[in-house]
Amino acid sequence: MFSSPKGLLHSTFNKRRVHIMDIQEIWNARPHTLSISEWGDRIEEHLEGERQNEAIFNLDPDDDREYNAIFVGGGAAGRFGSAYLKALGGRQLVIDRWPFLGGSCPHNACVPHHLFSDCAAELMLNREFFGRYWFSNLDGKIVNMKELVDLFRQGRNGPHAIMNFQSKEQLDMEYILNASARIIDNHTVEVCGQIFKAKNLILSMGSTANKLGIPGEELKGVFDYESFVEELDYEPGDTAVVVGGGKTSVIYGCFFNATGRKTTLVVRSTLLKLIPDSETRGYVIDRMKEQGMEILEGSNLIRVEDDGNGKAGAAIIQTPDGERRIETDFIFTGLGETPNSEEAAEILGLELSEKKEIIVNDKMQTNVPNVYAVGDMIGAPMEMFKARKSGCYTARHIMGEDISYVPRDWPDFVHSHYEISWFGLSEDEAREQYDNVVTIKMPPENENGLNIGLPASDRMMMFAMDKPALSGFQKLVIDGDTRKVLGAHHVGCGAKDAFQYLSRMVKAGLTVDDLGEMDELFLNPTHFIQLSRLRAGNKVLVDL
Ligand code: FAD
Ligand code: NAP
Ligand code: KPC
Repeated sequence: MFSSPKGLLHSTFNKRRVHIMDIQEIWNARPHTLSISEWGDRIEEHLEGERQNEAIFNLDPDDDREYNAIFVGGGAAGRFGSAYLKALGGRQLVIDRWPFLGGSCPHNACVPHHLFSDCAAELMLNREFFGRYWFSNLDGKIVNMKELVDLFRQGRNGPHAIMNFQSKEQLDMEYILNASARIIDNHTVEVCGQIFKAKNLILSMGSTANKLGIPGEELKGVFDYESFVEELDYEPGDTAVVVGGGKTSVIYGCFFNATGRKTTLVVRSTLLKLIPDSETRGYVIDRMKEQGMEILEGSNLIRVEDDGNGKAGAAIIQTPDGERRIETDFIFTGLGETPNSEEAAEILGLELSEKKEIIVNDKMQTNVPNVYAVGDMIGAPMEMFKARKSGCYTARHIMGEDISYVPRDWPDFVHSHYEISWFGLSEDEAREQYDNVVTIKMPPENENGLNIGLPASDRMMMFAMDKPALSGFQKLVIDGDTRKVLGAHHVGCGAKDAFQYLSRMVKAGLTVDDLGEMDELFLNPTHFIQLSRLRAGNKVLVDL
């Protein structure tokens, strides 16, 4: 079922001293299929074992057409673009310097983040109920963090193996892995001394974590999301300092806090300003504080002190109240990302923004003919859906479709100890734009504040029954005149799946009456359907 006409050859190339090799030798290689588990072993050998200097060639010996496109970078954007172009009947080649396709998401970004966010939620539950029910007593205990990083490093091989197997055997893609591509011109790249030409070049080389540029940042013990999973080789002490107030810093900060470490978030402006609804944001931040997190807004890490052995010993922070010194061997930064665009821009003469984003039109075309850019290289939103979709739209354009893609009004999410999802207008934004704004909210306004066992749903039931104030928050924002849903906001667990679909429905004009007509799978995380049905009978909508 998975047999393929493709040749797969692991050619030995020293990546520092590149050998020139007759490409025909590669093309004439015997067809070879690796199972998913064989891929797993191979990738491990390429990453850390004896095959570190070998490139992986998977080129089609039977296809002599000119490539429609070469994708430089095989992350989400390059892989999805390649698959789509192939599906449309074109010929593609994707090149990645890692020995697997899929890019940063499975290797050091989204996938580890989801492991650590899962752990944060589990640990919060445990810490809230320790010594009761079946929960062990974690009071005062610090959970081993390195063990979880090691767990991820072992486990990530599975997704890597699937991406290579799927891309070759099921999607019929051509690729070269474990080898850097050097861009020569708008039709040409060089890989391992070989020249590859295509009608179009797609730049899908991703982005790199920003640095602070402060003294001591280079010390051992100062991490970003990448070095955290690649380099953590000791068990950090009882204190963590996290710099940044966006997604990465909050996700990781909540995890460090949940492991039992005293965690301070150093935020130069305002924490989590990306959550649009102020009440929702307030609920999230209140819970973070209750879990013991210290939040220093308007503050900057200005120096990391050496402990005398080349390792971080203390963080020096400028706060609005003066300088603070926190002794710690563990500092983490989440400061946003910069596209890997500079070298390509210099070679090709690409137009860049101030933040080094490659400037593209709605067809992902750059200012250089036949050169496209996709994914993180074109800036915000640096999210998987945009990476994948921009890759696919580019393929469609190259294959002759008249397309236009400008990401706007997407549903969004972040994890604290909770999962937080939102879409559309906040309540305040809606009130600025509409005269008759109605909200449906859980828990409802009441004299005890949040201390009511609703919302209740999967993964929140222990909170709902025993510590009601912790069971989440949800809000639907409606235009009372047209009855249309304007925005939706959720804190809890399990709702982000629904927000993926909700966004398209809201764009299509979803009303409170439509929601009331849906068939809920009760108990469900948002309760939006049941609550809307309670209100749908009203000719004149009012808050609930
Ligand atoms: P990448 O996946 O980074 O791919 C770029 C590829 O190019 C890499 O594989 C690299 O090896 C290769 N490359 C670069 N230069 C060369 C060269 N010269 N030759 C050959 N290969 C080259 N988004 C979500 O939607 N959900 C999440 O939960 C989420 N979590 C995240 C957590 C963190 C901590 C971070 C930092 C980001 C997260 N993101 C998340 C964002 C998401 O990871 C990115 O938007 C997405 O991975 C970008 O895909 P890409 O293909 O543009 O880049
Ligand atoms: P981000 O959301 O842009 O947040 C960056 C944070 O760092 C902001 O709080 C910013 O402050 C701060 N900052 C930037 N430079 C700083 C400096 N020099 N000193 C102090 N603070 C500084 O970026 P991110 O959290 O690093 O995430 C990177 C990208 O990955 C984002 O595009 C994000 O969408 C994506 N991502 C997605 C997920 C997900 O779950 N979907 C998870 C993680 C990351 P200001 O607000 O003051 O600018
Ligand atoms: C396991 C998983 O889906 C995360 S890795 C996704 C990489 S890619 O499919 O290329 O976007």
